[in-house]
Parts: sequence; structure tokens; C-alpha cells
Amino acid sequence: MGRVCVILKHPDDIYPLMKLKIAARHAEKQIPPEPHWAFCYSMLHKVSRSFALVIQQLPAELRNAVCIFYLVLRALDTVEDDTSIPTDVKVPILTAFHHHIYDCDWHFSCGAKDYKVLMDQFHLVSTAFLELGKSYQEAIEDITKRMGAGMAKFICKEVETIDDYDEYCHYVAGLVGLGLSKLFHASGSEDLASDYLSNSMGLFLQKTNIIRDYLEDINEIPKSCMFWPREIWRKYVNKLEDLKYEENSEKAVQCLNNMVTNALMHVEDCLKYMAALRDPSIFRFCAIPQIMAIGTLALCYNNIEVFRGVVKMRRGLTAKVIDRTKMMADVYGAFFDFSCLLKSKVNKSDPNATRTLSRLEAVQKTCRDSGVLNNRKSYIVRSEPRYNSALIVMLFIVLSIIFAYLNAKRPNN
Ligand code: D61
Ligand code: MG
Repeated sequence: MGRVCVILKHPDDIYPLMKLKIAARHAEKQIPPEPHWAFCYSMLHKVSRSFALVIQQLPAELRNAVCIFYLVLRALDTVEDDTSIPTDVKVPILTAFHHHIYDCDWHFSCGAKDYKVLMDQFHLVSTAFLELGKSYQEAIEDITKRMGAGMAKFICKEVETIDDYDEYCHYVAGLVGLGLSKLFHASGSEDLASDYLSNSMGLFLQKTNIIRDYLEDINEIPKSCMFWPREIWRKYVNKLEDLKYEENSEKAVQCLNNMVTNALMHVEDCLKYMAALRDPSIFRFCAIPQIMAIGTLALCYNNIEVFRGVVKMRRGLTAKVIDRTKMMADVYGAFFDFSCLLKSKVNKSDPNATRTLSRLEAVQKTCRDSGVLNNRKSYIVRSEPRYNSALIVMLFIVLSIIFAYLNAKRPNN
């Protein structure tokens, strides 16, 4: 569907989209003057698909720490993801990465495009890292060490069981949650959250990514690692790649729904984690990605398109989430709405229907029991857009005036 069609179908996306555009432009202009910090922030905007905007609105000191935390781990992940590096070269780099961040002379060239620039200029990230407060440095070092060791462990290992899956996701995303909780605490704005809840925040985001990226990952050349656990997909197909073939559509969707149900297990922990946050900017930083994740799961559930192309939330819906997420009531509202949407998509004949429905009901109960679900705009799209007729008339008048004005200014010939 063309961009204009999407906008016409969702006219109330326009305002949040414009606001988002302005905010993004403002954020890009706020690049600090020192060259190493300028590099870090411009790199953050280039390599983080969705986190740059939410990181940008954190308070200054914490923002610097989170920006460097992000870039260090993105660099580590670039090493992990580069399939052209032989294992015997890769493993020592991953396991010693927490030392490299203290060494402004170290660098290792790998990755492609913006990621390659990040790797080639890594000394600028190290320089900025060394300017952070000690407690921030220690948190980043500790997580980098543990994540590097975990990635090394999984280089030659298939994700067999659901426990393996949870363990891998712990290394690459759960640990980010633990590290962020430490950084929030070090900034003096938050109590230290439990490791368990912090881990769940990461697992929910990572599992959503792994589900959504099935096709991209399976089609990668050279063959990359796959993270869908065998314990789940073996109930539906003999080989993971069989899910993408048309003759297996029914099994594929059942397997997908099983994966979504597995991810939904973390929702209540995530709600609990977010409910305990105090600082409004930290809250938004945490809540926006979580709402995007449940929105993405709702979109993917029972959707064969996951095996055919890219399934992504509309930009306008993303903009709405960013615009509307201010406090816990907004999070409960969004989780309630997307659970409703999910519930409406569950087929009684799906092998996991009962489990999925009971998960969703538990989520909805938590949201309802919060007592703040009244008086809000819903995220769920009505099938027919409800144009506000007064607005349309206004728009028409404004456009007519502009048109008449431009016409009048045209030189007569
Ligand atoms: C609150 C707010 C943000 C949170 C959180 C709690 C808990 C965890 C996370 C963010 C991390 C979620 C990661 C989900 C996206 N997955 C990836 O990017 C995969 O790489 C994982 C290793 C590097 C992690 C780098 C990272 C990510 C987000 C951050 C952060 C560091 C630091 C601060 C804030 C957010 C994935 O990447 C490739 C891809 O998605 O295309 C992969 O290789 O599997
Ligand atoms: Mg990776």
C-alpha cells in the first residue's frame, strides 16, 4: 500500500507523525561539540533503529552512559553477527571485549556500512567511555564481559531447548536489562530493580525480534545462526526452513503462534518492572520499546506474512505510541488494547489456543486490576477510518487558500 493510502486510512496518524519528525530533527541537531561525543551520538542515530530517540530524551549524564552502553554492545554484536570472521578469531575478541573498551588504540575492522564505521572508529567510543563516571564504567564493563562470554558460548551451539533459547536471549538482551537497571540506579534516579525482572524486559524485546525476523535470518547468505528453538519448531516441521514453504503454511502459523505464546510469558514481569519506575524520562525510555513489542507480536500472531516478507508496525502507529506514552496508565492501556487484538486473532483450532488465551487473560486482568483503564484513546484500528468532518472541511479551506494565493502570485504572461 502506498504511503498516501496508509495516511488516508489512518488520518489521525498525521499529527503524531509530524511531531515525531520534528522531535527527530531536533535530536539530530543536538549533537555535542566534542568530536568523540559528536561521533558517538551521530553513530547512535545511524545504527540504532529505534532506540536513539528514546535514549536522546534521558537526562544528560545518564544519556551519555546509555549511549556508550549501546554503542559498545552494538560493536560486540557486530563481531558476533559477522559470519566472515573465523571462530578461532572471533571467540577471543568476544571474550576480551570488556578489556578493549579501556584501550583507545584497539580496533578490529568488521561488519558493513555504518557498523563498519563504528568498528573502524571504535577508539572514539573508548575515549567517551573513559570520561564516564566510575560506577557507569563498571556496569558497562561487567555486562560486556558477561555478554561476550555468552555469545562465544553460543557460536557453535544450536538453540535446541526452550532453556537454551532463554539462555541465549539472556546473554544478548536480558543482560542489557540488568545493565540498564544498574545505570538507572547509578544515576540516583531509581531503586535497583531485581535481576529477574530486568532480564524479562530484555527477553520480551529480543524474542519479539527473533519472531519477526524469521525470514530475514533464514534467507541470510552466508547462512547465519537461527534462534527459533528446535524444541518448539520440531512439533510442526522437520527442518526450520520448511516453515517458509507454502505447502507448510498451516504448520508454520501454528509454530509462529507457539513462539508468540512463549514470548507473552514475560509480559507480567515487564509490567511489574515498569510500574516501579519513578523518573518520567526513564519510564518513557523503558515503556516505548515494550509497547512496540506487544504491538509487533499482535501483528505477527497468526500472520503468514512473517514467512513471506517484512511485518512491521505502521510508522504512524509507532509515532502514536511515542506520543501517547507518558505514564503507567498509558502502558496498561496499550497492553490491554493489544491483548484484545491478539485475543480476537486466536483460533480455537490452534494447538496452543488455550494456553495463549489464558496468558492474554492474565495480562488483561493485571491491566484491569490497575484501576486506570478508563477514558483513553484506543490503539486498535477501526476498519473504517472516522474522519472528523469539520477537520476535513478546514483542510479543504486551507488548501484552497494556499492554492489561490500561489495562483495569484504567478506572474501573468
Ligand atoms: C529497557 C529499555 C530498553 C531495553 C531494556 C530495558 C532491556 C533490554 C534491551 C533494551 C535490549 C533489547 C535488545 C533487543 C534488540 N536486539 C538486538 O539488538 C540484538 O542484538 C543484541 C546484542 C546487542 C544489544 C545492544 C543493545 C540493544 C538495545 C539497547 C542497548 C544495547 C543499550 C541500551 C538501550 C538499548 C539483535 O540485533 C540485530 C537486529 O536486531 O537486527 C541480534 O543480533 O540478535
Ligand atoms: Mg547478534
